[in-house]
Amino acid sequence: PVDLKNIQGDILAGIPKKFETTMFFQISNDVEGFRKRLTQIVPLITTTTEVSGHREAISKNKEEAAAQGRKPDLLPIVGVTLAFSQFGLKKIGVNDPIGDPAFQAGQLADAQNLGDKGTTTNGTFTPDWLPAFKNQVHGVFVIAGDSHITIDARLVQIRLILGTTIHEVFSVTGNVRPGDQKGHEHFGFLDGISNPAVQNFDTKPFPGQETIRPGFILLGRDQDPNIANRPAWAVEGSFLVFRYLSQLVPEFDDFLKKNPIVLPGLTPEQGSEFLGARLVGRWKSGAPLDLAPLQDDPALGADPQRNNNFRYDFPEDFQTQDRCPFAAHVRKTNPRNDLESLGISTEKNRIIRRGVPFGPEVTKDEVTQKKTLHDRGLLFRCYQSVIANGFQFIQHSWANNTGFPIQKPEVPGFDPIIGQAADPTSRTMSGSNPQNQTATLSLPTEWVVSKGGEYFFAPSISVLRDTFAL
Ligand code: N7H
Repeated sequence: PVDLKNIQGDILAGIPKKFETTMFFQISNDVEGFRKRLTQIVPLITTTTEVSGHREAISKNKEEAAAQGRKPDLLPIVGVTLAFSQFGLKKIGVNDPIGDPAFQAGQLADAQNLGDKGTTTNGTFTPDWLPAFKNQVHGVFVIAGDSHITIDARLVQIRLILGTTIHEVFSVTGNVRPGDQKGHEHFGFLDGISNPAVQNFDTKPFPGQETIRPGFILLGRDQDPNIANRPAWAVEGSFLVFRYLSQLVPEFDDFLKKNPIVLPGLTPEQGSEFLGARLVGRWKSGAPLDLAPLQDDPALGADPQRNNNFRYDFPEDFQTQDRCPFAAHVRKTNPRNDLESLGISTEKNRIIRRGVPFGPEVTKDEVTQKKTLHDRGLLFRCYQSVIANGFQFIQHSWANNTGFPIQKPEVPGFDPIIGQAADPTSRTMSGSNPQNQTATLSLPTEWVVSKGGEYFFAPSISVLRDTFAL
């Protein structure tokens, strides 16, 4: 069993949001003061039970509104998540190892291994990251909600409580994109469709949504691979991986425009749209290529009963690239039956994703110049119980690994969306054209650029209250 009142709400339930501010901080030398004030912060941290209650209220309100022929009310919510880096835990005197080497070393030490770009001087690698992430960040608040006003008010409250016991090193606000792009990331694809269901919590998974045991997300729970090495304060917490990922949208669009898939009956525009879908593994609507291999099916994309119900094992797609390239982003990052049918379980590699786009919409100038002039992208956040099996493995051993998932008959190449190579201009993939699968496509640039991040631990509410706070 898991205690839903004890687990932070962002992990299993996900706080509904239109806007989200992520604030990174360092703890001052008044550690005792920080720990005392933490007592007043704890009641502001959102629990899983609270989020579930809010979601129920939303659906009930929607049903009632529909029955009465009116618009549903806006039910305001503001949710707070708090997590600490290894440096933060040390700072507050929590020194016993949590049993996760990647977390304990920090993401800066992992940057080169992840494929982030940077320079090496005297044998030391320094990534091209935002300055904030090249220094020690101790902790992070994620404040999610329905408007800037509610979020800012909560942030002011947190700042007032903590006062000079912290100082902010960086903060960034993400927002759901406007109009019909709601829920879509900046390249234009519907996101947030596929997350695993967690046993004992998501009791009604959607068709095709796999249920994983809680210990793959929560430390110290059923099937946590390192359960024997967890200190008591780690139980029912989860590792929060944060990545600041810039996206070069005009450059990506220009590439699609210049390289349409040429097939009888397709206009150049349709060929470009098809190439985009082949790179991601879904159409912009969210419809998966495995179910809609030749043309978009927006009704399928929008239907949670169908849009995740596929395994890459259609007779004509099983270990081929007919319907979906091996390297397509969603196939690389969740290969489903490509591995499971070989008896290799991917349960331990599943993560729960909670990202939000940041930055403005693409401007006319950027379209004309085919060049990014304003920083935009994804504030990527995901949860898992072992970073080396979750985020790190997916990025390093799947997305960046040209031989994954299947090496025959063609080498897949890089994940065209997030795969990183030592030379960013050298990436290729196969299978982009279903009629000519052995042909390799050159990917002239990396359109997703890492500007940094950190590995955090989101403790349970009772541990925040009884162990970390004074
Ligand atoms: Fe990805 N994109 O727009 O192309 N991602 N992702 N991701 N991603 C997914 O299925 C995207 C990133 C995963 O279960 C969709 O929910 C972009 C990182 C996983 O079938 C789209 C960026 C990592 C899945 C995108 C980015 C992952 C997934 C389809 C960076 C991990 C679920 C929507 C800017 C290392 C796969 C959906 C499954 C889905 C995009 C980052 C992993 C559209 C733009 C860094 C596991």
